[in-house]
Order: sequence, then C-alpha cells, then structure tokens
Amino acid sequence: MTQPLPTLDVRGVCPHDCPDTCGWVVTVDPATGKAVRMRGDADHPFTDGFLCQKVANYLERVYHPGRLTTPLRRVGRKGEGKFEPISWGEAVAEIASRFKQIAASEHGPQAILPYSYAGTMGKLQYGSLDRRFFHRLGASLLDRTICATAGGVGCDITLGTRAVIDPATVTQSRYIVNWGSNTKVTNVHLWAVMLRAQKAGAKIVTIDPHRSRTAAASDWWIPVRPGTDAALALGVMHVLFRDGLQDQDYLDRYCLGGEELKRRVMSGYDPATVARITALPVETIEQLARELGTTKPAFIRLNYGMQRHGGGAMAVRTVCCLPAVTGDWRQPGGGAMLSTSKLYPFDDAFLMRPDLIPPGTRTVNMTQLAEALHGELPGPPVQALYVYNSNPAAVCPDQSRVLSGLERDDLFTVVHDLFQTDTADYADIVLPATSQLEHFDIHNSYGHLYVQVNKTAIAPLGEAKSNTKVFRLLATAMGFEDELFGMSDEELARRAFPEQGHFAGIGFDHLLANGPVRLNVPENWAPFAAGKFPTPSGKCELFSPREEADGRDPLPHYIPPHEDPQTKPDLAAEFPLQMLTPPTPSFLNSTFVNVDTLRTRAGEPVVEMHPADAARRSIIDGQRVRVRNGRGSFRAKAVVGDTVRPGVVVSYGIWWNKHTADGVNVNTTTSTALTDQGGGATFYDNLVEVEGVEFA
Ligand SMILES: Nc1nc2c(c(=O)[nH]1)N[C@H]1C(S)=C(S)[C@@H](COP(=O)(O)OP(=O)(O)OC[C@H]3O[C@@H](n4cnc5c(=O)[nH]c(N)nc54)[C@H](O)[C@@H]3O)O[C@H]1N2
Ligand SMILES: Nc1nc2c(c(=O)[nH]1)N[C@H]1C(S)=C(S)[C@@H](COP(=O)(O)OP(=O)(O)OC[C@H]3O[C@@H](n4cnc5c(=O)[nH]c(N)nc54)[C@H](O)[C@@H]3O)O[C@H]1N2
Ligand code: SF4
Ligand SMILES: [Mo]
Repeated sequence: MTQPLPTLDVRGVCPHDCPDTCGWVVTVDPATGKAVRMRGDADHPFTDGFLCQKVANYLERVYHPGRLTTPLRRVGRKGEGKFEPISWGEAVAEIASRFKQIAASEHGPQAILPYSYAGTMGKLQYGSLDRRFFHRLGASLLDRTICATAGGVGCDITLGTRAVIDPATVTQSRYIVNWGSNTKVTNVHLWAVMLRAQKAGAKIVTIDPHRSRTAAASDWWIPVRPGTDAALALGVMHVLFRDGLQDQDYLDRYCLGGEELKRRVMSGYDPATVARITALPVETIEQLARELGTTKPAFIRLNYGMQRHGGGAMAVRTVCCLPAVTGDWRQPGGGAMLSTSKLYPFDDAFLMRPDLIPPGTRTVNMTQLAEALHGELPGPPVQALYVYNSNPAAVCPDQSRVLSGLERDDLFTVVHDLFQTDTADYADIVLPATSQLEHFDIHNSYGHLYVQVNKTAIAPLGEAKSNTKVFRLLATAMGFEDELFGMSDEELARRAFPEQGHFAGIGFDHLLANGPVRLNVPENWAPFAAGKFPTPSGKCELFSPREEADGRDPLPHYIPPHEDPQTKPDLAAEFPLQMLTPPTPSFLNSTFVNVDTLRTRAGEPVVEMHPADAARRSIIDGQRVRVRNGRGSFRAKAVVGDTVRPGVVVSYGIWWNKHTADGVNVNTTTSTALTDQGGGATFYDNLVEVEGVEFA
C-alpha cells in the first residue's frame, strides 16, 4: 500500500470587505491540486484561529457549480441572462475595439465608466493595474463613495485622520460603546475582544435603533432614533460639561475650541431638546453621559450605521469629539475607532498612477449610478460600463433606475466576476474572475494592525483570470505601454511596500516568508495620549478653522436625515416609517447570496416592525407585505416584535434580485441622495410604508 500523499498548507487572507481581514490556511491536495480544507490562521493574533460563519465553508464558494469558467457573450435581451461562451481572444478584442471606437468618437474616452468596489480588498486586485488602465485610457473617474467616505470626512474634520486605536487594547477598556456598529456580526473578531473585556468587568453598550445581534448581546441597548446620533452626542457633551465631568486638562492642552464647543452644547443641546430629537428618555442621555464621563478607559466603536444618513459625516465628526471631552484618548483601550486602514503606508500612487489622469477628467459618484446611466450628470453620456469587484444591480440605491439604465441598448457593458450576478445578466461581455485561492495579493486591514500576503493556493478554475491579468491583456490590446502593465503581481506588491513609517523594519521578503506581520506600532499604543493630532493645528479640532474657511459651521451640530418625519412631515404623512437595510449576517453585502447553505440560513427577505406599527396596519407576524415608497416597492415577510422602536422598520440586505420573489431587493426603495459631506450613500435614510397584501 502506498502512503497517502502529504498535503500542502498555504497561507492566505480573506479578501472580503470586512474589518477583520482574517488570515487563513488552505490545505491543498498535491495529487489533485484541489483545496480540501480551510481554517482560520491560529498564528494570526487577531484571527485567533477562527473564521466567521460566512467563510468557514469557503470552499463551497470556490468550487461552486455556478463559477464562471469562460468568457461569455450575451445572446438574449439585457437582463434575461442568456449567453454563449467565447474565447478570451474574442472577448478582449471586442472590448478593446469598442473602447477604441468610443474613445475616438465625439464623446471621447470619458464616455467609458469603470465601476468597482470591494469584492476583494487586496491591494493589487482592488486597485492597481485597473486604475492604471482607466487613467491611461482617460476614462471617467469613479468616486468610490458607497460605503465609507462620509465617516472618513467626519473623522478628518475633528482628528485629521480616521479615529484609530489598536483593537488589541480593547481588552483594557472598561466601558465599550458600539455606536451604529453591529460588531457581533460585522466585526466578529473585535466582538471576541470586547467579550474578554466584559469578562474583566467592562460594560458593553450598543446605540442602535435596531436590536441587532450586538444590541441583544450587550449590557445596555440604547434605541436611538435613526439619523440623530449627532444630537445624542451633543446632549451627552452638554451633561458632561454641565456636571464638570469633562477632562479640562486634555481640552486645554490638546484641543482647539473647548470653550466654543461648551457654549454650543450648553445653549442648544439640553437633554430635553435632545430627548425630543432622538426619541430617547432624558434619563438615558443623562446616564450615558454619567457613565462615559466616569468609567475609564471608555472606547467607542463607531461604525457605518450612523453614516448612511443625510447628516452622516456630521454625526461621525461629532461622536469623534467625545473621547477628547472625556480625556479617554489618554489611555490604551480608550478613544474611538472607525478604521485602521490609514496606518498602512502602501504606495498607492505607484499602484494606481493618478499622474496618468488627463487634466479635467470628470468624476462620477458611484452612488449615483442611476443618474450616470440616465445621462443626468455633467459630461458625456456613459456609453460603456466596465464592472468588476462589484454588483451594482443589487447594491446600488434607486435600483429600478439602475436597472433601466443597465437595460439601455446603446450601452456596452462588461462584467468581470466569479459568478453570474444580477449585474452580469445585463452585460454584453462577461469575464470569469479568479477567487482569492487562485491569485496573489497583499493586504492592509481596516480593523487590525497586521500586514499580510495572500499566496496562490490552487490553479485558476477553468479559464478564470484575476483582475491584474485581465488588465494586462486589455492594455496590450489597446497598445498601452508595457512598462505600465508588464510587471508581475509580486513585483507590484514589492514596489508598493515602502520600508518606512509603520512598515519600517518589516521587510517584504520576511513578510512573504512569515505571514502576518504586525505594523511597526508599539504595544499598548494610545495614539493621541499626548495630543499630536494630524490636523493643521496639531490639536483635536472641536472647533474647525478649515470648516469655517469653507463657509460651514465650524462647530459640531445636528443635521437631520433627508427623510426625517420630524422635519419632513408631508413626506412622512405618506411614508411614515424610517427603514434601515443592514446586511443579513449570512451575506457580505451581495456576496454569498448564491451559496446555498448561506442563503438557506438567511431565509427570505423580511421586514421587522414594532407591534404598534403592525397593529395599526392590521399586519400580523409572518404575513406577506409590500414595502414601498415613491421610488419602488418590494415584497417581504413581516416579522413583528420589539426588536425595533416604533416608527422604524428593518429589512436586511442584500439579496440578489434573481433570488427574490419579485425580482427586486431593498434597494428599489433607497435613494441616491448624498450625505452632508463626502458624497456618501444614504441607504438608511429612507421613509417607506408597509402594507399587508395577499400575493398569489
Ligand atoms: N456579516 C457581514 N459582515 C459585514 C458586512 C456584511 O454585509 N455582512 N459588510 C461589511 C461592510 S462592507 C461594512 S461597511 C461593515 C459595516 O459594519 P457596521 O457599521 O457594523 O454595519 P451596519 O449593519 O451597516 O450598521 C451597523 C448598525 O447601525 C445601525 N444603524 C442604522 N442607522 C443608524 C443610526 O442612525 N444610528 C445608529 N446609532 N445606528 C444605526 C443598524 O441598525 C446596524 O445594526 O460590515 C462589514 N461586515
Ligand atoms: N440597502 C443597502 N445597500 C447597500 C448596503 C447596505 O447596508 N444596505 N451596504 C453598502 C456597502 S457598505 C457596500 S461596501 C456596498 C458593497 O457593494 P459591492 O462592493 O458591490 O459588494 P458585493 O455585493 O459584495 O459585490 C462584490 C462582487 O465582487 C465580486 N468579486 C469578488 N472578488 C473578485 C475579484 O477578484 N475580481 C472580480 N472581478 N470580482 C470579484 C464578487 O463575486 C461580488 O459579486 O454595498 C452597499 N449597498
Ligand atoms: S468575512 Fe471577515 S470575519 Fe469572515 S473570514 Fe473574512 S475577514 Fe474573517
Ligand atoms: Mo461597506
């Protein structure tokens, strides 16, 4: 008898849009070249040997029977999903010839629009040769606003950078606030750290209109009214100043505008006013302030829930002021965290080559794809759309208009994906993409402090090609310079990895050989313990001279949602319910919807509503309902309970349209209105009505 062949373990990185950026280990059977097992990297301090429920069965996605294995050309109507296989040579030649034709037309290359987001977060496959290609071509630029830009701007105003701490120090936190963060679901490895802190005596508080899994597992759930977080934070600051709980020394030494902020909150944001805006009892505001002001160190995990509203940037800007007022930045385990991604000094200019962009090139906000496809934005009409790392037919707001735009006969659409997504159904040409097991990449993280390399574990399935490979082929077909596109993936990564700043002393070869490496950041790091904020003043800018110079209010204030029952009573008369559409735990945005076990776990589209709201509409638990507003409607199953506050409904996303009963998802109701700053999406700023309907 022969001995079984030894298997081979390959270290990789979960590429999905998730702050945890797990390290994983793939076991490959050398006899077949197939991956046979995957597990969380036990040597990765943050991953700690476990993967989330979505990725634990990742091989079901990698070897899914629906994987695209050859390029395809559409033979049916747009949206119908009928295609025939073609060769890569034919596909590349057709794309290049259409791009050349459009570039030479009266509209010029800006009539070509790339459309991508974070299907993979690897530095190379997320944004490198693709950007070089479209910059060299002179295509329209895409402003990637769909997720994080509002909060980015909000943090920058106050702190000069993203709110950041070392998440490992959260074990030392004694008061933990999940503020608009469903941490247990969307950041499960940080949740594990929070639980360790809780065991050591920390209190976990969650501020969320929905009793999310995180809220349900917390010591205290504060059901704030959607879009009113800035008001809540200002009310808390009112109580802190009123009761002398502020850290006056921290304010005096390290902050700009402590006195101005105090005057602002003392005059406009007393607890009674804030209680009316937030629909919280005065006592809740008082208690939160008291506890935050007296329990040290306090840590705020601020996340995306509060950003997806008309005043989202201001909400983040305002919450970011709190750790300065309480002095919590002083200690490890205190402060606030939005994202750690800015700590990585990758050379993005080398990867993306913005110097190639022709001067005056227009920028299209990706949240406004509906407007872009209907010719409603300045500049030439969009005549070609190249989609990769994204599924806009499912994830974009104002879906009906996105779909009617994608249906345009005069639009040439290319979709590069692993699967036949809703968007791919509208493509003229579909290209098969590799999974993370089939290509090389290098990763930062937005939720921890490790840099990681993803090594290729298996050969591409069928004729699948990675993003970088496809752009090399397209560049050659377009006649673009080899020096821009000829470099290998590993060489690109090496050149984008400067041995300085937080990468100092790591060494690219050491990283390649030894897997996750911690950034060059001290243990027990407390970045703003002695001020040193990267703002122009070097201080935490509670009062912002930059905002003032730009003609805006320099102090934090409350900006109501666009669709707010308190300030838009006419709209609310017709559509009285504020609807939130956070992701289903089993899905990652629209990724994984086609994985049977995960879709089965997700069940079907639901809408959670409060018993009082249900009774008023004679809706009973489990009944089929229609959720609608002026933009569209979709069907769901009513789940009636006290998981939401009255006046709020929650419908989880993001289903593939082709997997719903009526061929649309929640985004048929969401709007393309943008946040106050940062041009962000406002998915949770959405008034609707829910009606019980009998469907055949
Ligand atoms: N399982 C899973 N994990 C994910 C994702 C996923 O799709 N599935 N997506 C990933 C991505 S792309 C992102 S950006 C992150 C997002 O991570 P999170 O920010 O944690 O995600 P959300 O669920 O969008 O929002 C968090 C919570 O905010 C609440 N919320 C909504 N409006 C408000 C408000 O006005 N105020 C307050 N205080 N809370 C509000 C929602 O009810 C929700 O429970 O998660 C990542 N992780
Ligand atoms: N209603 C509502 N809408 C939302 C949200 C919400 O909470 N509610 N969340 C918003 C947020 S936070 C975000 S970040 C966006 C996310 O929007 P998207 O970034 O579009 O995210 P996904 O839906 O995960 O789609 C990613 C696609 O990329 C593909 N992909 C993965 N790897 C590769 C690769 O290497 N190459 C290529 N070519 N393709 C690849 C995947 O198969 C998948 O189809 O959605 C937003 N939309
Ligand atoms: S989705 Fe997030 S938690 Fe799950 S394996 Fe990937 S990085 Fe880890
Ligand atoms: Mo996101």
